[in-house]
Amino acid sequence: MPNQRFVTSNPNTSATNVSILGITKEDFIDAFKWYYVHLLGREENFHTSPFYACEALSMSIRDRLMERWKTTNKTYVKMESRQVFYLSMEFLMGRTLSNAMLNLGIIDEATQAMHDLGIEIEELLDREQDAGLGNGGLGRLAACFIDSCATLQLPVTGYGLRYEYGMFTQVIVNGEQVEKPDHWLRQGNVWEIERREYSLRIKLGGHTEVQENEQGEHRICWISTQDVLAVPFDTPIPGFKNNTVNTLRLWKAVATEEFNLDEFNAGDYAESVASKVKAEHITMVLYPNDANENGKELRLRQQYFLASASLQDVIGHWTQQHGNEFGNFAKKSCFQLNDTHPSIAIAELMRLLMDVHGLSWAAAREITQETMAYTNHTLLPEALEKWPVSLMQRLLPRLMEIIFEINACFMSEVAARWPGDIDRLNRMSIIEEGDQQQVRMAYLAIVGSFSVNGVAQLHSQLLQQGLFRDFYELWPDKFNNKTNGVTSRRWLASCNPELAALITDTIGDGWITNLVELKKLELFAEDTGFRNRWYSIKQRAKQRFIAHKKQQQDIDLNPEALFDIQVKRIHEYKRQILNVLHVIHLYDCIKRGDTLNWVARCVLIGGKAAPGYVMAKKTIKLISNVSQVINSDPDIGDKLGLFFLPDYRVSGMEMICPAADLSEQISTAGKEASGTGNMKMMMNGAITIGTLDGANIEIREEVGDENFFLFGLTEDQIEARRGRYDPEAIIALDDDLQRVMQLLESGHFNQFEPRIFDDLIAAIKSKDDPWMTIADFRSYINAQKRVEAAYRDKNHWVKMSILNCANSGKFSTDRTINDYNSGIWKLEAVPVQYPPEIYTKNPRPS
Ligand code: B0W
Repeated sequence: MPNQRFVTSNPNTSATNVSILGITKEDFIDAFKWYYVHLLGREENFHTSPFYACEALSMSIRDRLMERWKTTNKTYVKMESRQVFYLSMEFLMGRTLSNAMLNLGIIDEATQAMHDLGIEIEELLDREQDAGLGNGGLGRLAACFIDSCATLQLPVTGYGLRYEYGMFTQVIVNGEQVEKPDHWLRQGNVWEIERREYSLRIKLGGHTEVQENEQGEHRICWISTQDVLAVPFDTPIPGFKNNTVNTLRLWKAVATEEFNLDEFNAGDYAESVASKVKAEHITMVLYPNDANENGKELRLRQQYFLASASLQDVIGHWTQQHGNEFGNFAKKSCFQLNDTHPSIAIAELMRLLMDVHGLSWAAAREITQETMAYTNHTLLPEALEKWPVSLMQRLLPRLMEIIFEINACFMSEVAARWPGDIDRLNRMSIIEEGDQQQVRMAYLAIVGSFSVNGVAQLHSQLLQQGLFRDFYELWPDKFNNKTNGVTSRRWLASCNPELAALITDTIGDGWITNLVELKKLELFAEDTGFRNRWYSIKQRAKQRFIAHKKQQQDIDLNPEALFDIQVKRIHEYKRQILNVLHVIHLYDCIKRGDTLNWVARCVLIGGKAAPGYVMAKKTIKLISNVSQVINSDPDIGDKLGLFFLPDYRVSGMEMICPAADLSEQISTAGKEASGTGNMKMMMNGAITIGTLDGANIEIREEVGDENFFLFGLTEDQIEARRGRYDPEAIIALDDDLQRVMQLLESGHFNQFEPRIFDDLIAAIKSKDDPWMTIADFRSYINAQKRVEAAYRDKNHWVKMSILNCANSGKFSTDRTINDYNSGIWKLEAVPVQYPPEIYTKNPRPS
């Protein structure tokens, strides 16, 4: 049955199977029926409504988390554990149900229970909406991190925003991206629990005043503000087969009562409703910009809303236990800032400690400095956040005062270290001078934190030598690297259960929590029987993907073809265009009859473009047009296919990565901070074709040069070329490239849409092309030829595939989180104990 993803014990057995948590199939049947019939109020014909069946199954599973969740919280409080708070504007969680089943160790029981009720669990799992509360890598990293923290039993809470609308749904109309709103909460979300009782008040606007209290002390007050309520919604984050259930707390903006009443009483009803809408706008929509221009006021409101709510929450818990005594606060708390997006937290923590809790500037500064840690995710200048001082003064007047003060202290430190170096003062100032003064958020984050890290070796090195060089000279010890990872639970165990079962049969299941154990697979890379099983599993994954695409898009993919995958946000630096140039070259070869030893190839490209990013949207259009010409040409047949995969998202990747043969990681060297899709595909046995960029470098180090297709200029070479880069000269000397450009420029792919690709073509032909696509063309084509040679030798390819998986152990977020913990967080693992009866107790009334 090609569409069956889960491998379970025989579903027809009626024997009572007890999961490791002591839950039986019968327990599930009971629970499921109770929810379906009593709570959801449906008739007992379960298979007629997969949506409600999915709800009922989710509720039955959520039940099993509740006691563990509460006990985990109580344990942290009782043990007075040091805790980490991961502040992120994005948590790209994807689906929850199958991950929860995996981590609770109850896939078999739940699958069999559904089977007995006449339901295929696969069908239910496909009903679940993705929680698309993120753009791409940065948001998915946050989601992988919290999975690993729970598995490692670390007291880590994720804090983020509960966007009403997540990442837009992408539809393709006439080859172009059209964005549709993603109202993911429309049908409710069984995984979240609203905790209105913990709502907090967030200030915005107003002005500051010095006031004297009863003790005659002067305090700065931030008054006449327009407040908004932050209401928390909690999602349980279960560890893998342990008793830990951590929390992801997402804030929703709700208007305060007086927000409405003030204007209502003044007789302006319409205005009062308008203010309510404005307040609640804050968490309405996720900004869909991945590493793009930003600077919108609403975005700053969102950032401050997240920072203030989360800090007030943490401080509120603290004062409940310790009153106004903050002596140990820094010993017990650490905030990890996921990029600069939440970095206003630095000024906000100072404000809360001084203005609300009465600490001195020096005490507040010390606590802040000892608790804040900052992760940088990009070197691209357009993604580095700056906020106009005037905007901050209007929206966050007290925060702006504090930032000025932090900067004044910092500037005197720099002046003391480098007397008279005015240039350096200007370069390093948190406030950028110019037509309009701006706050450089990255500098605020560096100055305010005790740790600054990049996300892959090369990226961290480039931060130190380039972007943050002055700061590295001042505080070398602050800077460190934490190479990214992905969670092996979702990205291998759950998304590729057949491969996972083969691995477990071969080397045991220790790899699920200790991914370096995959290394043991190396011993089997030469074993013919093992290779054959590996190959069959990869083929079945391809078949499943093909069936899915047939159903979804009515396209036919060739299962014998090399599956060549590039899925990620569309961005010039990621160079999807280079991929297209290669496809056009292959097309040209076929048309010319140059097909000796041809390797059939199916190129799949997926990803969203930021709605305002013209070049990225044009790239999608180009892919669509080229795809149309190639796929409808009878000369091409099964030899080559190019397909754009619409609406790429987390659940999409869970389908694609088991089917991937070749993983395209072809960014301009020095531009992709890390990449994490590369890790997911490697883990599932795909081989990377890539530049020496981001985590590719470490992937290649792990798997060895012979199992990686390297091409392209290095970061040094790219930088050295700038100023003397001449793409036209390169084209003139390369016949293949000339033909490719000729096809493009002749309008072959846009016969009825004249000139639409002119700007794309001009960009890659420009001497100033920052991404130097043309410079890497020849070496990319040659690397692709090596790919074909390797793929022709099936046995050899399978071996490379096994070795890629076997050497992916480093790229587990368990390793990444252990690195964060030993280098930055310094948490102790906190095992959570339960009385055994809670394992089996049925939490529902019977
Ligand atoms: C994401 C969002 C925004 C925004 O909304 O303004 C700005 C920048 C980003 C972003 N995303 N910056 N870097 C990333 C990606 O982060 C992952 C995880 O570390 C890396 O693997 C990618 O290389 C990086 O591009």
